[in-house]
Formats: sequence, structure tokens, C-alpha cells
Amino acid sequence: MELTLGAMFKLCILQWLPIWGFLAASISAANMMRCPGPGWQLWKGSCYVLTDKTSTWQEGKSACRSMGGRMAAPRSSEENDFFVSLAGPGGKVWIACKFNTAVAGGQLACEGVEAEFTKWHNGEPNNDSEECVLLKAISSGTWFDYSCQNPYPSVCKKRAAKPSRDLVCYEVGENGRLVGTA
Ligand SMILES: [Ca+2]
Repeated sequence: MELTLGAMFKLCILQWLPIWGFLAASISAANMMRCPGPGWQLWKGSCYVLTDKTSTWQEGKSACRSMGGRMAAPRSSEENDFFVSLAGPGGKVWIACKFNTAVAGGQLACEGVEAEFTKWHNGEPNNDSEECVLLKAISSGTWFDYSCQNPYPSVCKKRAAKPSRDLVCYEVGENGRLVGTA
């Protein structure tokens, strides 16, 4: 490996080499994970963003796919709180929960599977004609069943990018310190 002093260069290492493995381990895993493009926020190994336009629930689902992700639903109280921060003060956002009206009584599916975590507002769900689920930051992140045709932003999610397991590259600054992954 030839190093050029006094200039920024790219350092590529094989992570299994012990000495470089130690160096790589000194950089936190969180810093090594990245989210694509502007607006995506990293949270626990996944990237989240709101669609930039309001739309029906179904269009929101398509918009998430077109950004390489999928519409997301919180799976825990902690993730629900993150959705609240993503929605911003007063925000109302579509989440990937929808009632299957083909089932008697309507079965709630979140991200395509039967919902295990829910956070209904008092009195909700309250209307058989409201099949989609809206999370309201202004109501402490509680959920409301809503008509799917209403226009709101949707929460999209995708996995954060990880560097290759075998070869990882870092930018090295003039002072010899690692600047970041390249
Ligand atoms: Ca309702």
C-alpha cells in the first residue's frame, strides 16, 4: 500500500486483517451506517423519511416504493415516539396499517401482517368506512382510523447502507485521521 503524504487519499482495507480490524472496530457501527440522499433519518439501523407530498394512503404506499423503501408502521412505543418526531409538531402521517374489510369485523394489518403493536386514541377505531390508520403527533402519537382518500404525508422506511464486509474504504485527511467512509 503506497501512502501519499500531505494529500487526502482513500484507504481501502480488508476487515479481517487483525490490525485493520482493530482500526475498523474503533469507528462506531452507527457512524458506518448511512442513509441515502437528503431527508432520510437514521434510527436503529433503518432510514426513515416522510413523502414530500400529501396523498391518499395507497398513493403514499406507492411513493415509498418509488423511493426504494416501503410504507412503515411503528412496532414499539419507542418507534412510535420516533414517528412523532419525524412527523413534527402537529404532524399527521399515514402509517402502514390498514383494516382488511374482507374479514368479519375487520382485521388490522400493519406492514402486511397482523398488527401486534397498536396505539389507538381513546374511542378509536370507530368507523367501519375508515380503513387506513393516521398517526397524529399532536395527540401524543396516538392512532386514528381514517378514510384512506384523505391527503397526508406517509412514513417510508428502508434499511441503512452498510459498507462491504470484506473491503471497506475510508477517506484519510491530511493529518492522517480518518474522515469518513468513502
Ligand atoms: Ca376514526
